[in-house]
Amino acid sequence: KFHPNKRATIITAPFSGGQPKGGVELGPEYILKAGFEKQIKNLGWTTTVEHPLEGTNFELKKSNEKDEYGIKNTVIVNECNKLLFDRVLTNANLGNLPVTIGGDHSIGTATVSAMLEHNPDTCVLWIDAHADINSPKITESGNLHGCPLSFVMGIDSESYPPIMQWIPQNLKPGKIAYIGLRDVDDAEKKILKQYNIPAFSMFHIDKYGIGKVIEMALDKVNPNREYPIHLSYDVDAIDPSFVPATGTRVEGGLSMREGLFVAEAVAETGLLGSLDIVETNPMLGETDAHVLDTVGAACAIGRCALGQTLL
Ligand code: 4U7
Ligand code: MN
Ligand code: MN
Ligand code: MN
Repeated sequence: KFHPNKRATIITAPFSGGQPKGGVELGPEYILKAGFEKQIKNLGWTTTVEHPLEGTNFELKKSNEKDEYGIKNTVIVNECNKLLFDRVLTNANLGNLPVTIGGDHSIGTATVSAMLEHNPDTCVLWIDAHADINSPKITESGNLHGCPLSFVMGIDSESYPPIMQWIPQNLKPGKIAYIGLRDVDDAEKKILKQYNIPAFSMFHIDKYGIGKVIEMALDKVNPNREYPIHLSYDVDAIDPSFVPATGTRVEGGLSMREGLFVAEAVAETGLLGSLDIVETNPMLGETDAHVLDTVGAACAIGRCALGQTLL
């Protein structure tokens, strides 16, 4: 068990610069207003909330232009990641479980690299419809929420802007597995093959069932169930019928129960080291129910990962 003292730090990341749509920066506010901190306290955790992006004005600096590196909003994404890296690492070193609430998934660069800096044995489960492993060299959209994993793995590092040289390239290909994939770019598929990264798509979930898939994913990255797990949970992994208020919806996703089971199964291992819950965009619900469903799902993912369903 990695967190017997049950201290969690909720780190808000109200940031949207990794993708063009507005509203995802409101995710943390909605999730906290829904009572997330109290819900975690009710599970027996001592909680603190930190707002490391307070006082920044990243949202005002957003643009939709690609820079000379073929990516958008490089400066603010990078500055945001520096602030988050510091808070995630500091909290992990204090023995607190960092729960980072986004915001878009570009913040995964900070959370993953900070947790590997904290403990190089950390393995990553990336729960997502997307692979988020584009590099500046291969990204077509230029949106950095589609790139966080390339940066922490150092893929195509000759194509990175110099301001990103601080990022520790500390994630090894054998230390990450995906669950929920169903919209992977062709160039990303090549990378997954080339680096032999275990990727469990919706096909595998239908074929084997979600329980077996989690076991297979953990067998790849954590065969003896001894290393801490960083769970990076993009809510778009869950089917848009349950989680509609998110920026890049893809049909044919996880059922609500499959989605929560993933978090519960990680909780059951006792190995959760850190958690991201990202891509909740309250402005993209067509109805109030859409927003409530999505925010509710984000909270439920957090509760399940922190042990709600363990009896
Ligand atoms: B998310 C995409 F092209 N791959 O790079 C890209 F399909 O954090 C989508 O998983 C990225 O939501 C989605 O823009 C990023 C696209
Ligand atoms: Mn730790
Ligand atoms: Mn996604
Ligand atoms: Mn993602």
